[in-house]
Amino acid sequence: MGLDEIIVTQAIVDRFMEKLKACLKLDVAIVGAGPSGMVAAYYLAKSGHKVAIFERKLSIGGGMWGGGMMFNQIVVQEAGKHILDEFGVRVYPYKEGYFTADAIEATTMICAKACQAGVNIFNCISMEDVVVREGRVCGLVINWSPVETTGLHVDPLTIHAQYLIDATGHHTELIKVIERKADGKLFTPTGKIVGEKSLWAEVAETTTVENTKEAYPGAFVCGMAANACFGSYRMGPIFGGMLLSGKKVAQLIQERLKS
Ligand code: 48F
Repeated sequence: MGLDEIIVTQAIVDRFMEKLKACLKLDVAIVGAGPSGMVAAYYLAKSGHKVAIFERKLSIGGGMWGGGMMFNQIVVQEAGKHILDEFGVRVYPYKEGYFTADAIEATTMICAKACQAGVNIFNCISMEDVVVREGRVCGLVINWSPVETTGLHVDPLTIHAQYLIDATGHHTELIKVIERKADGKLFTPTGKIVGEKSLWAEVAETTTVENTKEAYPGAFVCGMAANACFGSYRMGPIFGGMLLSGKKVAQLIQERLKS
């Protein structure tokens, strides 16, 4: 069989457009393909919801690839281990209550299972704005990341979604845009982003799950963005809280979508 480069090009363009067009109206749009965003997406897709992740970088995985200081191993505590088990990630006991996993295996297995559960991942696409109607978010404004990084003057496109999730990590980028652009206050004690505190793994791991909630009508926070938004500590390279937070935000939104 001869190979026709035009068929290769047509196949890529057609299939990408099919995928994008199928995602113009979503149940849930997630910003950020780090561990919390991918876990959230997996559980939402598994329960039959239409979900897509928009990730600024070419690679998915956020801070999970690099383990701690590029030693590409992660630590997970007892409470989060069952989630790595569900994704088929091999987990090794270290000391009582502490487990390790290979950061590359954890990232790729979570991503693969999420894709197979029906999650649509759009990499190289950044969230640059939100759609707000009557005090509630109902969509994302997106653009190619190179447009953002090179400062090109190109108008973005729009995605509608019933719920948005900020899974952008330390920078809590989605909520920052909402804080700047939407009328009304965030559901934080100050009505604004409270901001991330210093590193305290024990407290941060608990609060990242507690702070996983709605931060503005229709917009939820998970992972490190939850602690940055509601004002708690960072935790460093321990990932149980990220996984549990992703699962929790999926459950909270599943409940809302049912009602
Ligand atoms: O930072 P990140 O991994 O978020 P997370 O799920 O996990 C945090 C941990 O990795 C680690 C930690 C340890 O426990 O504290 O930091 O909370 O992933 C966030 C992803 O969001 C993308 C970013 O490139 C990264 O992959 N992102 C950030 N802003 C945007 C974005 C944006 N405006 N549009 C699209 N993607």
